[in-house]
Amino acid sequence: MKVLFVYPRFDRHAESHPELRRWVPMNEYLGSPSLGIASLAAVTPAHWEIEMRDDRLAPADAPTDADLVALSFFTPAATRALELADRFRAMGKRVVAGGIFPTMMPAAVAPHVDAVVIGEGEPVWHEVLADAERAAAGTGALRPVYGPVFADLATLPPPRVDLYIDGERPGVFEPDDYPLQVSRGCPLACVACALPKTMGKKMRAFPLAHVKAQAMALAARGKRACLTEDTGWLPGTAGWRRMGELFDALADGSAGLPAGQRAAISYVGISMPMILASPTSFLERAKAAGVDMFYLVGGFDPITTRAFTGKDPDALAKAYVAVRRALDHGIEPYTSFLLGNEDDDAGTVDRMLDFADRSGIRKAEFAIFTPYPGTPSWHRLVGEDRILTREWRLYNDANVVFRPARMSPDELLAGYLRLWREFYVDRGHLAALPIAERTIQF
Ligand code: B12
Ligand code: SF4
Repeated sequence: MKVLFVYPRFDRHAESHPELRRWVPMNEYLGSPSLGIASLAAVTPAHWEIEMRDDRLAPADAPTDADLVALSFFTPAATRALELADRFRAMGKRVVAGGIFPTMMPAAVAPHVDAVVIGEGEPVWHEVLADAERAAAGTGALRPVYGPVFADLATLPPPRVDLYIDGERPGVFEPDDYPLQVSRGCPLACVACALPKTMGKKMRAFPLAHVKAQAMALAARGKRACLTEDTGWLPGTAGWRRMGELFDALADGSAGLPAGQRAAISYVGISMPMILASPTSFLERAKAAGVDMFYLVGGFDPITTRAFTGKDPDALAKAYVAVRRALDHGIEPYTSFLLGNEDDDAGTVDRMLDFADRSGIRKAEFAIFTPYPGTPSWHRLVGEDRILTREWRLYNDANVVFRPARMSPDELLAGYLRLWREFYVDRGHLAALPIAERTIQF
């Protein structure tokens, strides 16, 4: 038996807006796929042969001898995923879908596939494969829906990230870092976040030895780890303590590795309130573990949602201090500015650019607020009849898919494009970046 895992393509910022390439001429960061496929491959029984196709590198719908096609996708990739599902079914293949979008919108996916997996894949994957075997033998069938079941993280083998690194990528930029998961679930409920619903509200941690082993395996291939934890590991919580333990475990992560190799974390996601609440010693431990960049997520927290509205000088002052603290610890704050929150108006763009200039941010990305299906903001905007399109490929943070509160959709889009252009071209931040760092994800 053979399973073909497919990672469907999605539009990055410059694919939605080619003019960005003209203004911001640098490498286009092609991040690793999510760990979803690697996690399922790790629990696939040995008698199943595995093939993986990354549709971002080459169209994935070439004919296949696989018995089962397994699609893994989040919202930006959903349009292409459903198109691929239709093509594979037209070839007579059985198709199963999983990931964030199928979890949130199973009814939209179901007509295109034989089975939808809701939530985490590992606990039901054996059942899916066994049903696929029975279906192939004519003695059974796939069920339309599997899950949701939360996995016991202590029982999971390390994800097969090797599938992503050793895949054939002729002429394609291969990232320097690959995702590493420390925990699943988040107790918070940020308006635009999918995670508490897809992975649960309780934070569950992987055993430290498991996480460290993965970082070491990446290091043996010359790669660093970037953590999948977004911003849920708040100071003082169990997740935060686990993060500190991981930093310490990696502070001398060279044991047993070839000379010059070191297990290290390249960046972690963090928010401004988290930086402010972290003691100095914690930031030092992060730096010692190799963290030289924070992916500073904005737009979800009480500081960045208020700092650029022009109405909250206190929030703005805190934002300056947060960036300063990162810089003081030698950690580059790669700042993600989210435009289109409810209180943002036409002046927000100038306020963001001014802040970026004065605070010393040299590396930034700009995103348009996007109400991802199933998140609290999605439910609110659907209720207020403010969703403008359900064309899922436009849900990639580079398009306006809802009616903003204090701007027109055109003003919001123009503001987003102006942020990229003025930050990188007119203000010369690109020139200020060392060559090796000129890989902005856009
Ligand atoms: C690595 C990462 C990326 C990578 C890879 C993309 C991807 N597909 O995830 C890159 C860097 C490319 C990326 C980009 C973006 N990302 Co991103 N990213 C992540 C991150 C940090 C980790 C993903 C991961 O590895 N998770 C761990 C794995 C194990 O989880 P999983 O993929 O959900 O898989 C499990 C289940 O879903 C299921 N499953 C998955 N696939 C399948 C398939 C089958 C067949 C089955 C049975 C089960 C199954 O089983 C798996 C194991 O239990 C997540 C946050 C997170 N913690 O998940 C955000 C996240 C996925 N990203 C998100 C977003 C919004 C984006 C962007 C659009 C915007 C942005 N600013 O980040 C951009 C794209 C921008 C652009 N236009 O270029 C959102 C998704 C929102 C949504 N509802 O879809 C997330 C959830 C962040 C958040 N908190 O909102 N991202
Ligand atoms: S954005 Fe971060 S803190 Fe907020 S709900 Fe999502 S994972 Fe939790």
